[in-house]
Amino acid sequence: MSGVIDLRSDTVTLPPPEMRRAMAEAELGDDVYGEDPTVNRLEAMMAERLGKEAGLFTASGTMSNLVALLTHCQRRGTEVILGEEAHILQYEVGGAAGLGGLQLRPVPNTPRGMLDLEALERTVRGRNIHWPETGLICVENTHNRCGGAALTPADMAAGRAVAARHGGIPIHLDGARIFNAAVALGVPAADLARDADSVAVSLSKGLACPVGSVLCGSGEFIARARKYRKMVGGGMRQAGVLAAAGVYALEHMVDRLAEDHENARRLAAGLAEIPGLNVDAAAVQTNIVLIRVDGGSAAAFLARLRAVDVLATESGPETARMVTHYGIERAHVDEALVRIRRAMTVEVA
Ligand code: TLP
Repeated sequence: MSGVIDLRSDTVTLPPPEMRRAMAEAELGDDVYGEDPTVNRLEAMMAERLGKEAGLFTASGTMSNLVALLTHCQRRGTEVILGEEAHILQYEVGGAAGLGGLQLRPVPNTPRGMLDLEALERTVRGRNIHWPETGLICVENTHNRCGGAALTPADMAAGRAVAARHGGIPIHLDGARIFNAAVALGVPAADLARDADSVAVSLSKGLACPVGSVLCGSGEFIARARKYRKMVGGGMRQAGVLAAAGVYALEHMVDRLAEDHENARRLAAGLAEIPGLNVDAAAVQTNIVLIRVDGGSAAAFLARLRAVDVLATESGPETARMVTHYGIERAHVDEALVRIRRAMTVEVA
């Protein structure tokens, strides 16, 4: 086998031919007027899958999260509690602060991706003239920087219990990869979304759509979110051409995520055998594999991999990340392992 094996992210997935056909043939209208039937269909389908009243199609996961935060936290200076490894904190360009005037307050994540509940309990603000108000708690499922760990319905219920003890603080779920969690745990996605007030789901990751995300919540919440989406320039017109990919993905691309998980486990088991790499293969639940590089830098490891046409990303100074996805078959995993083993045995001049 020759050619580049791209394990940087499930965002690199290309749409299957039938998905492209569905896009080309989509029925369209002007979505800012609420008249695109395909967008309306996708929003309704996603809301139904997540057990929510309504959905809102957005351009990206980052846009869905930003719009959710703006909608939940109306007053500038409001505090949002989230995990220190949260995508919203680490990889969204500070949008909550830069565009929303919101203060992000991190608490430790557990290794399994949940918020440390004792820290959460201590961090929620009470009433004091000096303090900001806690306006929102955010969780992430699956958890990207915690190696694709899947939060369970019990984790979500425990988070909800803390929020409820403090006057019913709303919960936003960054569920970019919620279907990976649902498939891995064998539960309906709605069970994972029940204890969240809003959920952002990505279409452009393992579901292989070229663009898009859907934010779901109550009808009232989504009506207000629609206005914020417009504010941040996310009012797309004949967006059904994109939403059609999402409709196709919900119908055809969810169950196959199990293959990605199987490939990730195979990859992790192989990597764990390679001297110099530390991989907790037993911890791999979904499609993300974290690799701690013995006494070295992730950047140097990635450079070695590039030399043998295997691509990965950093998830910290000493941690590399590989992601399995549509387009990566078992044979690619086996070939990647052969190449990585070779790369690790070559002396660097
Ligand atoms: N994550 C990307 C990069 O931004 C790191 C990736 O390659 O994994 N929430 C989570 C949990 C995510 O992993 C991502 C994308 C997003 C939100 C943002 O989605 P997009 O890229 O559509 O803005």
